[in-house]
Amino acid sequence: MTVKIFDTPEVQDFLNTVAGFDQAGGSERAKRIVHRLLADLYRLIDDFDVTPEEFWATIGLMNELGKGSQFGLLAPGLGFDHYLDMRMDAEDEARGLAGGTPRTIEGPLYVAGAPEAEGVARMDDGSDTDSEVMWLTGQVRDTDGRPVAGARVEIWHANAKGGYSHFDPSQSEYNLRRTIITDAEGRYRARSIIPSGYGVPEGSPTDRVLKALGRHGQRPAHIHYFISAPGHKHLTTQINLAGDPYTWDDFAFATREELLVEGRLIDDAAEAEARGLEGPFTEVVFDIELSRTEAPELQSRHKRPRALEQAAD
Ligand code: MBD
Ligand code: FE
Repeated sequence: MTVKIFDTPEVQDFLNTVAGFDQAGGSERAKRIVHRLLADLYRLIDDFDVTPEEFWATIGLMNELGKGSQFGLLAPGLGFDHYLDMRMDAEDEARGLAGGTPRTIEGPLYVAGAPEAEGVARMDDGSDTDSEVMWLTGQVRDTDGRPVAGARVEIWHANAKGGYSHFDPSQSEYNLRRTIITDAEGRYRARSIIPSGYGVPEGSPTDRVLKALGRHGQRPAHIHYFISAPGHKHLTTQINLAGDPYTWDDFAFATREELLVEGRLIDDAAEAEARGLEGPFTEVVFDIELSRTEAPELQSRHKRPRALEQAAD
């Protein structure tokens, strides 16, 4: 039976009470946001005639998501991370801070505290002898084309099975995670291995939500970056290795045309030797342009829960 009660005075008064409108304490912003959120959900329950079974199944699913720390994984799948990017892009546009390499989402798999190196680093621990060697390099410049020396380039990516160290206990600590400080010419160089795409774990609560929408949980092969330097806007971004079947079908909606990079297979002994490598390798070049800003709050990454990062308030 379909009943409609949302617009009755009893329900509206009840919502005001639930949101704490008649209480002196608490936060005005929290009250207004919770009131709006609950009103939208109460109305949804009325409009879709949500049954108690459906409601409690959803509560169970949310408990599962929380137990597995999966809200940070479901969020990009539901487009929230990309939506926040779209809003920050629009804010930059409005402030006259647009330009430079575009941002894209951070994702939930960053780990703070990776080893730091000057100019060049090896990112892989050498244990994966089956994967392709990657030489990842580029120059950090400002939007006028001037090299940025001493920039912090933080890089993290998956292994050839799509797993990230720390979250994948089979990998060594900080495998495929490094911070590289650019040299006098603004350049960074890294030896690593070509990553594979990522897939949401089969049967996980996030996977169940995606399946209910008829969607998959695959991401194309990608490499994450944080880039920062004094006087420049902090940049959170990723590159995608071109040619991946999921390039334009990313469950996390992070692909951007400007961030697609074509790897170049180099099978030349002299080229390998010049980079301290032994055999054929794939060179991936990603130059980064940072916008200038004197605003300190724009020069560092925004706060969010991150693995091994102190929640410093
Ligand atoms: C990833 O590697 C990732 O980058 C995102 C956004 C979500 C899940 C896994
Ligand atoms: Fe990722």
